Amino acid sequence: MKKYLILSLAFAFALTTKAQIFLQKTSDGSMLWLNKQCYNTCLVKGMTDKDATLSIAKDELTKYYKGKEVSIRIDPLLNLGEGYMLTDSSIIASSSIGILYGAYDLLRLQETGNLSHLSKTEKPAVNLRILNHWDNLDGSIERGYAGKSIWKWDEIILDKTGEFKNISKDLRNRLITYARSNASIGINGAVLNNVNASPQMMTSEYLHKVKVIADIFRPYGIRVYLSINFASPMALGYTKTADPLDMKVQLWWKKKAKEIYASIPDFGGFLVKANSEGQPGPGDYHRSHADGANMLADALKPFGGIVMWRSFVYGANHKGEDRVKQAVSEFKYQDGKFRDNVILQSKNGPLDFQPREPYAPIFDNIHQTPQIAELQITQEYLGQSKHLVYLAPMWKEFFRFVSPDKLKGIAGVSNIGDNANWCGHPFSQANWYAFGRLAWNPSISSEEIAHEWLIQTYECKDERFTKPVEMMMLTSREACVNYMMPLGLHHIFKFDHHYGPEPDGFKAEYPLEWCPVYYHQADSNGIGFNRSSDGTDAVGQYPEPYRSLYDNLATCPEEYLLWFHHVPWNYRMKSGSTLWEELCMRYNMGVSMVETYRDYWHTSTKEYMKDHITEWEMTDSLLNVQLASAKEWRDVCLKYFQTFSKMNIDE
Ligand code: GCW
Repeated sequence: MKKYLILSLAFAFALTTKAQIFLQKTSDGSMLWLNKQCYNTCLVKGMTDKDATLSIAKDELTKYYKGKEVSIRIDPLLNLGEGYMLTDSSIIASSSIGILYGAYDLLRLQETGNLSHLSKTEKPAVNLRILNHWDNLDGSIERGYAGKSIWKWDEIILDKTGEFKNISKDLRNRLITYARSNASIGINGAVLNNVNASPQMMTSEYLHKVKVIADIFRPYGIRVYLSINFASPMALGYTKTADPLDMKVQLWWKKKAKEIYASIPDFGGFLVKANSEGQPGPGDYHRSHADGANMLADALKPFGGIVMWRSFVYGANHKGEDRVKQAVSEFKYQDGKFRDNVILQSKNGPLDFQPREPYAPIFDNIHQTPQIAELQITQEYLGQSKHLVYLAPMWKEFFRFVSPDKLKGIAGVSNIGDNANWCGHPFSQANWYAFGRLAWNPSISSEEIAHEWLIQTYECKDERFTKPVEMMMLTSREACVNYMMPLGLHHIFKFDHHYGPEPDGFKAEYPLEWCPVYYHQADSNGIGFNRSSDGTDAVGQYPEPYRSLYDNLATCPEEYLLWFHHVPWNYRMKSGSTLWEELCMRYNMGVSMVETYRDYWHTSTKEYMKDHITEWEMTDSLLNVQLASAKEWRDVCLKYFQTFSKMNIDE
């Protein structure tokens, strides 16, 4: 009896340890690209002081670097800023954050097998590399598809006097993982709340909680910024107006800035959406954007803070004008009127984060005000967290037109939520990763980034897995353009949620600029928005050679054709097909690309993802969803456009 007992105990023990090992190995995606084997063998030399950032660097190297020894040296005279010099056994930097970035780079190179003959110097392309969270204080996220906000404001407890008392362990750990992941790819700032901002964000209660987050982020080189509601002092009951030229309003913001910096000395500054989509702004008092931005800039200036003022403004002063022209119309004549700590933040395209847009000409029209490019990581218009769409090629396309040298910063609207795997779709993590890598160095190729991410995330270097999956990632954005909006079509999404197709979308109660029919302009003659010089002349906002290139139907790149021109259905495309045939071909191609991804994933990848089965299964089932959506896009759009073209739909 005793023998059986011992045997069964041993068996049970074996089972549980096996199960434990299995549990440890089975990833739910929560470790992102930081799945690393722990070695604990590396000796880190040259640590002189008790700097929190250096301690993190030391810890990362000690645990995860396979090399025997790494020496660290800080030399401020090298003027490397946040950059570093790296070999396989040394990191030299001008600052402790440079050392930490160097440490993460070393580990990345180790994981991707690129350590031999290592000797390089790295410096970030732009100083501001910031995630913009569109998180609301109630925990919801505007355009968030991966759960609720990760800022659990209720889990940061203050005492009666407003001082910090406690933060849940879970929250602290998650915030550390967030900061660590960002630092590992060079992101150095986070705007915590939605640009459609609640005035409550400026209350002392929330600011105390923000301080707790800022303290956790600081050693990882992440500065905290906040979006502000322009009417905050009035909405909170302190002033009767929010007029930026009113003394009491100015004073309120000055005091607020002082209060913020007293507890967060490295606070980054404010992000502002003003007089846009119903948000309050200086225009409510017949003041200019410059008046509004400068008032805030003056309040932040003594403490080194900046104002990131968004140019995403339409339907106000230039109502009725082609929406894609309005930002330039509004801001061109205010250029030169902003304080030197104001930065204009503009989306990559002139409309609104479409799967493909020509670059926003505001980047060429503003010369005296520094600019930030705003990219969207969350896939509002690209299948949200249901479609596998790798965004690096889209952002690289933008950098072909807008050189990072012209920019002060790059911002990315975050796709992060409290889902276990952070981003919803397992492959959406790659977009967070790619954003950071490109903000650091926009010249890294999409291929390289996909490769790095894949190897680190799924811990598999076998080319039979990596090559085809990378190919899937690299072609996925073009597939999405094809099944949603080929040839320059844009904004034909379903109202409000922006997921599926609604080419016949029109609502009399909505502004015309929200209605799909306004954007495709399909009629019996053809389809597309005439923005050429005999149309709305949006082409006129581009410098040469683009102005003439886009203006002329014969030279306009076909990927922008229907963005700039209204084109007859039987127009001959470069392929020799008519426009209608080409449209059918593109929609079909988009669908068959997704079909190929789905089939390949299902039949040929599982064996390489044994330790990531949850992520494999999720991707497998989401590819079916994506395929169904792609078919829906094709069928709905082609059937609707056929009512105008009266031509046969080619299979
Ligand atoms: O794309 C639109 C989104 C809004 C968003 C707005 C903006 C935060 O549909 O949800 O609001 O852009 O960028 O301000």
